[in-house]
Amino acid sequence: MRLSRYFLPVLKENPSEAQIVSHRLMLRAGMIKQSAAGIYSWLPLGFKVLRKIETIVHEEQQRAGHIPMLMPTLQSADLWKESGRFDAYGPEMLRIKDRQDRDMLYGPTNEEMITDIFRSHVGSYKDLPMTLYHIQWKFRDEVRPRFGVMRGREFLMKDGYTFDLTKEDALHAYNRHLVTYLRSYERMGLQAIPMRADSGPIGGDDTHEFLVLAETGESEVFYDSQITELKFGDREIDYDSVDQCQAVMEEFTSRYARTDETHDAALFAEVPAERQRSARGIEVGQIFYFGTKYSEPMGATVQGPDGKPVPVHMGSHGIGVSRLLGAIIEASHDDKGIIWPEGVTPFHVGIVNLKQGDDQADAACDALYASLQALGLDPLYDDTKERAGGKFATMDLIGLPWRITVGPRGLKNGVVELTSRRTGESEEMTPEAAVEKIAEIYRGIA
Ligand code: P5A
Repeated sequence: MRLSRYFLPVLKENPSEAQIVSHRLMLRAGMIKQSAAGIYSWLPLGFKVLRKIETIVHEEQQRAGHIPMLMPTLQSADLWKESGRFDAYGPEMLRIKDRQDRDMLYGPTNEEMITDIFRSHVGSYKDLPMTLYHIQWKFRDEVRPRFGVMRGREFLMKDGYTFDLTKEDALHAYNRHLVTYLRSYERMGLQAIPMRADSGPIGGDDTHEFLVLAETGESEVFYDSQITELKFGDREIDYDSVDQCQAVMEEFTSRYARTDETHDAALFAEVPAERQRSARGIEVGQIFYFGTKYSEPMGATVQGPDGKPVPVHMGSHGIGVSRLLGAIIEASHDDKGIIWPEGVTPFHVGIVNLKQGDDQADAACDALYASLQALGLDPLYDDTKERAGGKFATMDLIGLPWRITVGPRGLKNGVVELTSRRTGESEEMTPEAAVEKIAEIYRGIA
């Protein structure tokens, strides 16, 4: 993309309404625009990152054999009356009447709708296990929407629903989701720690939240510092293997890590004092096993091996897709702006032309741009007439992890400059070497 043809409305000043750094930087970098409290338009740069995060989530879900689909945002209240949650959910649910005076709602989650789909089409235990998921907008009329996309009213969630014959099978599905989540967050450059949590309006006793440690997080958390040393990495895993998924689950949840709702001071005191930590965290996902809470009242049964109908054991598993943008920025920025991890960056590399209009500099930039694109990479070329300082400030603000700077002086010696946004270190090299280095960095990521 050439910057002169893009829509990147960056702000020079700090917007006064933003209280935390991710909100401020997303507004300043022209990623989002508020349309009403807790409701945002995704401007092109923000939309690009949102799509990247969605893609990672899709890939990791499908790697584990989970099946993508799409349910609507608007739901009929009838199903929620069957489960008993229409009254129980409270004022967070946005209730709407249609012209026939029927009760509708903007879905805050989809347990009822998926249970209805399941009961309409699945009748035998032989069709299990099954995991269906979608990535869809949700609405929760939060009392205090704030911090930009971190606590929105309209937000994008990946929600997956598991159907199993027995509790044991359902717990395997739970563990399998834990593995997919660990992989997904790591690909986004994040460390998200599974912590024992409270299940709230979704229900059930088994639940873990995934928390990214950050001072601006809304949850208070307590943990054994050893847990921050764990990494999933690129290990191979067989998602159908109960033992392998169980082993990962145990590895990542056996140390003390809890949110304040489930914090147990006596248990925490057993952690060696030098490893006890209390901090704040951003909840970027949550997994639940709730058994037959929905299948029983809604009659979602399958014929078991003995021919008798049994209600299915269910779980639901959520990732805060839009919230993740805020979480990533909270975890990765400096005083100049965002620093995108390579896995989610909106563009792979920025090209800064120090002397737009200079034949040699323009030609070198065009050539770089073309060769990066030919390798399947996505560069952002600042081909505007802005002065160098302004170009650098914009690149630093929008946080592309790599920048190639091209100017007449370097070109005289046949070199351009490659700069890392994270370390600030620059290296001179030929344009060809710069292209090769960028290609190498993104091999296996892009
Ligand atoms: C699990 C999937 C559920 O709703 N039902 C379907 C279950 N879980 S949850 O924990 O309530 O939400 C899942 C994730 O969504 C994100 N999230 C939000 N993101 C932005 N703004 C909000 N107001 C908001 N509320 C929830 C969180 O990341 C949460 O973990």
